[in-house]
Amino acid sequence: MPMKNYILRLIALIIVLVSPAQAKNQQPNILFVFSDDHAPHAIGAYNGWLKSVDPTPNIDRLARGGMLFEKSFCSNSICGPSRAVIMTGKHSHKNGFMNNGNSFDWTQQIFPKLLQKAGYQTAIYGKSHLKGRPQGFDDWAVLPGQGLYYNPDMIFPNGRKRINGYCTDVVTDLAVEWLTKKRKDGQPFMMMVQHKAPHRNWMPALRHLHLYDDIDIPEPATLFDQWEDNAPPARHQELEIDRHMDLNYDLFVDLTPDYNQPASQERQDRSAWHNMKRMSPAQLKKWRAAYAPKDAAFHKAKLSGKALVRWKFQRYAKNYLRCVKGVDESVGRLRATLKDLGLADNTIVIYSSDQGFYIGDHGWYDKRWMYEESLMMPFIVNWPGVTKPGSRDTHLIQNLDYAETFLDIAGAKIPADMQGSSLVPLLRGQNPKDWRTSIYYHYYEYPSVHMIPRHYGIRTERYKLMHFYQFGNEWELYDLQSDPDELQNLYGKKGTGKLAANLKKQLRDLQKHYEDDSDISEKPMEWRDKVRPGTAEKN
Ligand code: SGN
Ligand code: CA
Repeated sequence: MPMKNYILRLIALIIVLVSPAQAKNQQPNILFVFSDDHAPHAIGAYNGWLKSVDPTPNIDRLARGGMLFEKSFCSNSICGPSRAVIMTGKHSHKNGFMNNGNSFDWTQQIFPKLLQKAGYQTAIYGKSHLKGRPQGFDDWAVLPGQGLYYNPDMIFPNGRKRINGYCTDVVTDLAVEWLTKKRKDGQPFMMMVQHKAPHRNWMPALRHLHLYDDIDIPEPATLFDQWEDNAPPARHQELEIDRHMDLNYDLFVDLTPDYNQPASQERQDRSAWHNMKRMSPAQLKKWRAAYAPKDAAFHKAKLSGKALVRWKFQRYAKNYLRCVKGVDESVGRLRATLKDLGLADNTIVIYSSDQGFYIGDHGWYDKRWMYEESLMMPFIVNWPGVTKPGSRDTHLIQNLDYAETFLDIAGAKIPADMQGSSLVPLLRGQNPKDWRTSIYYHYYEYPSVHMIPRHYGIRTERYKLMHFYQFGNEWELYDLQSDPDELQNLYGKKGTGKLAANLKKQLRDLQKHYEDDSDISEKPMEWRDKVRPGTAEKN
């Protein structure tokens, strides 16, 4: 063969080998299943105190087949902000979405747009909480705001529509329909399936209303924490099961005549009816039939004090875990669909949630704090042929790393202004020498529902230092090794000065590194509420 022909053939071969079609075949699909407020300790595979309840057989199976991240954290423990960090790979102060009240700037650089450029077909279904029309997705349907558990409205590219059914199932149906009918063969995909559950007000599917009826959910060790050693914010919060969880609004206890009341026209209706009125008569009938005998027993018992807290905890934890069950079934159904479609071997399945949650831990519900239960996020990755089955990674990771990871998986370039690191080396079982030794956190939503003041902090492998800066100069310091429940605040205690100074220096370095120049001047503010009666104000 003449030399010229040989070279031409060689060039043609190279073109075929590196053509987009060829490259695309090597790009795995990504199925990102993401729920709202699902704490890692409500996942069996995380081995927390709820493990004996066996809350998540499908998610546990996912973990057994892949890698579970034991030290996975958010950077701002609240819904919209956590999602904005995931979209952008940037801390809240950089992506502009610091509070749920903000609006997300969809025109900015986000990973789904970059994946589209890298050849991916993209879709998102469920709770976005970022407001506005999603950008970077070839197809989408999102819940308006928080969305509703029963017969929710959803916003589609061509308008808003009510869909009958239970929210977790409705969202899963849309995802399955996309995988089956709208996905293009021969093109890699990235789909985000984002459940509302198990967010407040915890409304299970009808088929789960009797789940856990015959057991007592174990109580957390800190259910009756009095926050004696904490700085003042822990005593001024508004997220206690005891004082702030409402029997009717949160727990659906029939407190007739309130039970059937129509929604108030003037303000948000704070009764259970606010959420129940969305049900069809048939759904409502089943719902009432399930709760009526339980409510009758409750009224008869006339509980008070600790016994009442214990009862509320049971009702709350059961409803929360029933909602979790719906999400777990969704994971099972999505994986079965992948298998049926022959996609299981080339699809990475990830399970995560926007932050952790208090399930009675420290006597609380909700999130927001930098304490472990709400700082942690579940993160489980099943990458066929790459993640070692049943492996558990212990590097410090954050939601800040997801965008970079997705881009790396796709073989796309990670923009220099993203602030996290790709987790791909960890997924391959490597131990990068220069991996971060601490994480940075900053929460901003105050004053707001639940009244958790702004704070920022650092968590290393062993220690956590937090600064509440709106009420003077309040710090907390914990040794997570000797005090995993964070009950002994070491800040200001004898012999801890050097440790605190060292952590403060590291914290300032992180703020410089991430360029957090938010206003953190200490402004003395007045507390809205009195401290809990009977709790001494120490500081
Ligand atoms: C609602 C909830 C709060 C919750 C916030 C933020 N109240 O306001 O309990 O903390 O959302 O949650 S509710 O009565 O409307 O349910 S987040 O997950 O969206 O950040
Ligand atoms: Ca949330």
